Amino acid sequence: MSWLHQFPTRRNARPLGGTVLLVATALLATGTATAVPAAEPAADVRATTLGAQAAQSGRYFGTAVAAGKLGDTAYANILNREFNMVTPENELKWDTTERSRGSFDFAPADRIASHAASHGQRLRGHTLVWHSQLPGWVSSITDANTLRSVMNNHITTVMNHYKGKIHSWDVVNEAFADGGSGTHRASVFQNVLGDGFIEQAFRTARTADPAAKLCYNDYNIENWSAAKTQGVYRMVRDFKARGVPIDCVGFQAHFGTGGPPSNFQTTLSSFAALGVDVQITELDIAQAPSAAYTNTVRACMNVSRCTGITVWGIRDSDSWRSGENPLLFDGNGNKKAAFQATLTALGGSSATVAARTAGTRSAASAAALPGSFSWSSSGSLIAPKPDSAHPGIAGIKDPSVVHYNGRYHVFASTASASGYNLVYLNFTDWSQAGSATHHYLDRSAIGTGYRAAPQVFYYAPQRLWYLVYQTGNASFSTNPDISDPNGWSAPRHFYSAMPDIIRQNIGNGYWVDMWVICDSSNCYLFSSDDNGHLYRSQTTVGQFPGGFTNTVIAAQDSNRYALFEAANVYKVQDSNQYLLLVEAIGSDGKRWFRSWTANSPGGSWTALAASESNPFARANNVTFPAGAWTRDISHGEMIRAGYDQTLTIPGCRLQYLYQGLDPGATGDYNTLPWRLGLLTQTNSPC
Ligand code: G2I
Repeated sequence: MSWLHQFPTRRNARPLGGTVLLVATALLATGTATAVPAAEPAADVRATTLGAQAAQSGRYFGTAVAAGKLGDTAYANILNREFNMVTPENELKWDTTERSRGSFDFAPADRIASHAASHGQRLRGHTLVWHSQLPGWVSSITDANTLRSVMNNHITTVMNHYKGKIHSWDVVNEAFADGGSGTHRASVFQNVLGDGFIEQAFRTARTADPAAKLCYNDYNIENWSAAKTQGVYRMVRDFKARGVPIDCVGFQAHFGTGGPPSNFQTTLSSFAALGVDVQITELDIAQAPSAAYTNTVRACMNVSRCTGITVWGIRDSDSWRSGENPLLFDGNGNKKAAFQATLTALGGSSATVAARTAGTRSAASAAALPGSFSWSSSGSLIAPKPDSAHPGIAGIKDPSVVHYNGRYHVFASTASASGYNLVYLNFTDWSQAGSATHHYLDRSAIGTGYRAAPQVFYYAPQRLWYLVYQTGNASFSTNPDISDPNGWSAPRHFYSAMPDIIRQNIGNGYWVDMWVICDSSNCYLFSSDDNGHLYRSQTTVGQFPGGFTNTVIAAQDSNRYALFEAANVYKVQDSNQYLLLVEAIGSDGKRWFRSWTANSPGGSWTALAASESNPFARANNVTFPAGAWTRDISHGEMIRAGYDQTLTIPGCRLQYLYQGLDPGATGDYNTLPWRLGLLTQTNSPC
């Protein structure tokens, strides 16, 4: 955010085109500071829900969902609270989606898809080609050309309907035989089309939706020594060798009381080594012994390409094996012992956590960001809520957001003619954002006066939430409980005074928009000067929040409007990529974002999407299905994959909470009616 400067008009906004000089300045000596590894940060982060805990290691935790149960409040409450991935249990099977030839019914699965979308849950598609739950008209086909065209049409039509909405598809389910043969089972597909039907299905699926992950899914393939496991392994190895498109293998994991075979982790890592992701897709365990759940979850946690776990139902009473009580919640929706065991196991071993924090996780599977972006924007979601003690609030600005314990926690600046302060709200999903209570933080020890442009994160080594903001200096408060608006400490400063290098370069600008990100060894503090400079200071994870003494220019531009303010730096999940966003003022006087990448927060930045014609986010790459309520895409924050100091964002389906403005609004900069809206990426490659 900018402080008290004039909003540039068409007349004084200069077009971009100045020379951009991105400086990879060698850091000044770190003195005696020895790099202190993060004290097993993720191990310290204990979320209370399965999805939030899994997200800490970049994984998802999902469940099978029955459309008919969404109206059951107890069921829906657990679903919304605990899970961030959803598999329709039966609604995407052939006997529902194409009961008679060429007549498709997506209504039941659409109900699940829309529930998932409105609760920030992703979807697994189960399943396109399976010998079971197959309508009679398909199983009675005897002509190969007919069956091939029926199968291809089914895959294409169903995938087209869900294009962009499904994270991974079980393209083929349970095609291998039980027992010792290691070959395909008999089915209409196998019998009429021969061995090649699986390859055919995957090729058709890739063409239908190139962005979806394509999985082979099966049961009894968890034991590495089993002939069935080896048969599937040979198929995947052959597909990878011949370039047949396959991205993942699903292990259903329907276990007896003993849980997984002792070599399950070997199975997962052996498949992963072929270059596919692996997932546990239908987990349930007879009588749900805690140890059996722990062993299953640990096997996944110990394999970096094991990207998520789905349990096959919510309560025991929802299970296809309800007589065996195999799930994590009892029939009354109470958490069972296995729930706690699962939650604990999702915290990961310290070895896993350390490897992840060091950024070594599965770099080979890195989903690098694309070089151009397109977005769809919500309408205005959050508007100011003046109250009697805060009557003149005109704008809500500069949002910072984390998703933690099943809720979005949003911090923002409030702007009025009398200046800036901070506000906090939380809600479970975006449809609730507008009705959430606004808690004014001037009531906490943060106090009244100039406080603006907050950034929130959990500093795992200290088990404390930090709120970083500007006060004329770079300031912060801490709080053990993010949801307690009164829990914030009084402001403290990161610097004793404005660093010399900033004083020498700031000109007529303002020192704004402080931003902290840490890797496993160091923390970096970025700030802007509204004068074409992005600054960076560094300290060690052990010294944080102290030790930010060595400040350098991280990036600069001779056109101050091209590198203006609101810088964000993030770690891209599952990659070694860091993303830098900086807000610019365009040739049309409107705000927009440019982007760069680097392999370290302290590294040198390479342009990604950084021009007005190829912006990161600008009115020209955003659609507004609910109406073009703003032409400014201004100061905001990405929806992160986690909530700790590593500021990790997903590599896919990015979302950005931003401030926008009625294009017709006029008046003093501090009284403009800024509102918050949400961008969702529409060109995600994965
Ligand atoms: O069988 C367990 C799972 C094995 N792997 C593939 C999964 O797709 C499969 O799921 C189960 C569902 O959990 C059951 O809910 O698949 C069964 C069918 O093979 C599903 O059962 C069916 C019943 O057979 C139908 O009679 C019933 O109408 O569920 C339907 C909806 O309740």
